[in-house]
Amino acid sequence: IKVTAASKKEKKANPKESSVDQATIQMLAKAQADNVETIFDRALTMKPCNIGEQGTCCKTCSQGPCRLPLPKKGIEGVDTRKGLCGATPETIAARNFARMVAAGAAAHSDHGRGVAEVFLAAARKETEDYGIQDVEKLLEVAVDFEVPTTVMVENEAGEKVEQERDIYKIAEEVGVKALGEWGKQEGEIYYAKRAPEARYELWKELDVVPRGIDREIVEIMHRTHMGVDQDYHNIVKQCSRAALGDGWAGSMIATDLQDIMFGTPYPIQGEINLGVLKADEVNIIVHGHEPLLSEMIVVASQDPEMLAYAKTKGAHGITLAGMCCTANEILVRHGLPIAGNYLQQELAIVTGAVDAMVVDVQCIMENIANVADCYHTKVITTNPRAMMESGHTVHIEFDEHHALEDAKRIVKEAIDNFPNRRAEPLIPNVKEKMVVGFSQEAIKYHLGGTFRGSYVPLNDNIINGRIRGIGGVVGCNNARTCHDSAHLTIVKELLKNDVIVLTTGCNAMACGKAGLLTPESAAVYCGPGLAEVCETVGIPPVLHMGSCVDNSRILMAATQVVKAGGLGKDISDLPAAGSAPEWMSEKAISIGHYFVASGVYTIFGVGLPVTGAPRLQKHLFEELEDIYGGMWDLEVDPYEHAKKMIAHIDKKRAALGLDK
Ligand code: XCC
Repeated sequence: IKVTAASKKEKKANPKESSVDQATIQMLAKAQADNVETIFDRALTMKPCNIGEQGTCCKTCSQGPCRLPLPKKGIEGVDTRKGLCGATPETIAARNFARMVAAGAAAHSDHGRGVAEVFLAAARKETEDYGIQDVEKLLEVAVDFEVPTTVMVENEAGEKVEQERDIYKIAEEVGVKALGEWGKQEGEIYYAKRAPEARYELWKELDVVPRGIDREIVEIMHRTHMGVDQDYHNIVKQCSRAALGDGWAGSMIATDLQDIMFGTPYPIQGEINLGVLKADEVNIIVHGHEPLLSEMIVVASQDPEMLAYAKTKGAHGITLAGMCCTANEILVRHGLPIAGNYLQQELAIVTGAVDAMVVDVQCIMENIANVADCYHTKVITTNPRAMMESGHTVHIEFDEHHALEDAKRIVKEAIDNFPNRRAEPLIPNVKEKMVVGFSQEAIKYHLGGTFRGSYVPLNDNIINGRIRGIGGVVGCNNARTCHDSAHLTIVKELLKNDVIVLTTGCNAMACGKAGLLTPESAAVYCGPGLAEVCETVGIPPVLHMGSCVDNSRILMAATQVVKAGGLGKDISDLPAAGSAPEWMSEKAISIGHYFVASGVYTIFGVGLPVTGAPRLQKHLFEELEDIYGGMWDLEVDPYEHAKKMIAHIDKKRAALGLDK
């Protein structure tokens, strides 16, 4: 094994203190034994910047950076801190926060744009590799985009009769309108009206209905340029427009069109953790976010020709596993295994068993190229937006017009690399089974009892108190906290208190690894009410709804609960709370803000870069509740974090007159 030279000053992480996940602990120890540096070590060696953490470092012009940390003694009297131009800590922190929303919304939405483009190509039959799988969903989405699904024609008797339209024609019109949502300059995004009526009316009254996805993001960038928007209330308002454009358009369109092309998820079994890799097979990890490519790699890796080719290289088969949200995408639709969540990406390579790590966009650590250099793994970049500098990575550009061909090239590259393994792989014998794939359609079906296709029985169980409320726990891992620990503590506390959990992203994977995504876990972790519901229906107490763009499914599930009746008129009336215990990406801030603007109490762990601007923090944490019915909060201690969520749920139950 070729090693990286570790300098004396570098600190080494203690594996047992770095993660609660056994596979991670084992592989971190192996990395250190192999003298391979990982993010866990770097997090110890390099401390974060105190001013950046508070959100009060301004670098929007070249007269700075102006740094405005909170004074050690706290603020006595009037806060006189200001930058060279006079910007207050509030303006600075609000601008930084807004730019995080813009970047996060851009990432999700650019993913959505790519999906819409491929969808349109599929509708126009410009590509043979993609088609329409879920016609029912297409017809539902067509209604939202005001695309007619039937047409009046004259029959032989000369009477006008209604006839169904060709689904590819419908799909083409849906595709054109969906793609139009990015460049729209005026009016409203189509999906705004999907929200409960009261919420839509509130958005209109507040003038925050997004006009077009790109426009709202660009406007954040303009307003946060030097010398433009200097009122943090007004900056936060623009955050709402852009974030809602992410949640209710960019992300939601991505989810819907992916479902139409690749199938809407329904419960399916899967496996998770590094133990899914196989020593005697070609191991390919697809890592990133967009299912456009990974769907094709799924097909290519099962191709008899490819399997035969793998045999010629001495491999017994091909194992395709996912990492990060790409993993969630192929898991919920095909039951394919997940190798791990965000903080496990370097460690997967450390097993020495990964023949190719195929990456697209988002959450891909630059250091995987360095780690790959220490073993034999080929890192293959596929997206022109996301290249790597290292001379050791291969770029195979993915084009939807010859998608399967590209995917086969990638799989072949991995097979060719199988004989190059430098040492016997060491794969931790750690993996868990799970049941995943709870789209809002699947929840309706499974919790619908005798009312299949309805949310009424779920609402009844919330009203009668068997289920105390709903917790949406989502988001990343963060190397500044013990891997997976806060995720699991918070989820378990919620379950103990009869709060059903909806999950996506890296939280979903943490839950999967800990065995919380099985129906059997209900008896172990849940309070009596929730356990009874889960056991009767046969579902896990934590419902895996997909990837991060699929947080849009949580918005729709909340909307369905409102529409089913008995729990108020708006999302903000629901006994529900959102959480991202170990967030790290800008996308998490955009997600957090669209939940807040949709009426959800949303609490983050780790830290929020607004603490250096007390008036902004008050605005986000308190004043927004009066405006949107939802607000931000921050709590690092996982027990307190869960307690705050439950307190909010109880407050909403009391307001609804439940538990009297
Ligand atoms: Fe990335 Fe989506 Fe965060 Fe995980 S949860 S670290 S964003 S993979 Ni989305």
